[in-house]
Amino acid sequence: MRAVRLTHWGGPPVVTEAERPSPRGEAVLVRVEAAGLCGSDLHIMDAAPDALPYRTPFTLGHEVAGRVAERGPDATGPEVGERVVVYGPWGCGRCGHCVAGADNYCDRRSALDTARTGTGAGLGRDGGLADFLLVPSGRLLLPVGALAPAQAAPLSDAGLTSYHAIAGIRPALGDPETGTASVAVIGVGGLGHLAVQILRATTSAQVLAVDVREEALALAADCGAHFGTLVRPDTAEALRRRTGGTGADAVLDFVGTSATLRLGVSAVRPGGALAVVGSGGGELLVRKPGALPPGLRISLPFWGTRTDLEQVMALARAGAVKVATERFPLSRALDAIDALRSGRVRGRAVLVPDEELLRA
Ligand code: FEH
Ligand code: ZN
Ligand code: ZN
Repeated sequence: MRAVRLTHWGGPPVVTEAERPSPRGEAVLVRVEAAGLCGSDLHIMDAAPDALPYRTPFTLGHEVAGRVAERGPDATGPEVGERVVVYGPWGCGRCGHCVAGADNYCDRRSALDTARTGTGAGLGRDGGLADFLLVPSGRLLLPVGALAPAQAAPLSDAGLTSYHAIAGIRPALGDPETGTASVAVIGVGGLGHLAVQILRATTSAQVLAVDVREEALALAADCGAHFGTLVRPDTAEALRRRTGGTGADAVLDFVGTSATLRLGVSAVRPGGALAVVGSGGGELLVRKPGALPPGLRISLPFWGTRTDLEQVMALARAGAVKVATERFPLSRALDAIDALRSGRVRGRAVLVPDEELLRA
């Protein structure tokens, strides 16, 4: 089978031949029909040797949809032929969080990291930028129903992460019956454009989009944002003006650099919420007394729970969330990576192994 593999740290990934895995025990083999490309894949590719607890070589890709191709003898869950999406965080399966369907917050993550056994598809374990993906258990597969694979795959990471981040800031939005809250979305890329739609579908909040690209603001408007602004020296003031001077009740930072964190805390109101979603490596000084708004609740959400994934899939099936995608054949994976790296992707880049499906 073909696979996009990171063969050594810092080197470019290669599209190469790999052995098609056979599922044993509880494992399930999925024929990949779509695999999204994520900014985190770039961070993984660019990581310095030993910066991540993963052993090369491994196949990239943690945002995967496809069909069950083969099941191990002890496998449970979806049957052969069923269309599925892969719940990407693979925890220990036994701790309190994993048992509750929150593998994204597995209590044994550091032990898994130390064992360098990987914590998910494409995260030290062979991932789904390939023709097939071996999933350790059927509990990590969710039926997708009528959703097309290129829609379902991005929901398993970009959609799930956005949905989970919004769940964390929802308390700051107050009672939808008594007033209009405001949420600023910083970064309208693969995750941000879905966050705009999820906010419009599940809250009464005014959605304020911020990006450095005009085309991203156009996408935000297409997704239902009420207001959009490029990043300028007075962006925080522009956001405050849009909120009647109070500041946004919540800020979702999908970039996560020091500059966007500074913008976020300048634009959020006292008692508001800031979710740092993007892995831009930015720093924020948290100190009292200090410059942060009193009562600010900061969250560092990571991916999401199985229930969150079921919810965001339901929104998509209901037509409330639609992923803007740019599809590439698996053979052009490196072109897709270049497009993502250079900010040329509108929405989410999705790799499609089967050329027939590409034309669907
Ligand atoms: C995945 C793996 C590692 C770090 C971050 C991520 C996110 O893309 C998950 O949404
Ligand atoms: Zn990701
Ligand atoms: Zn666990």
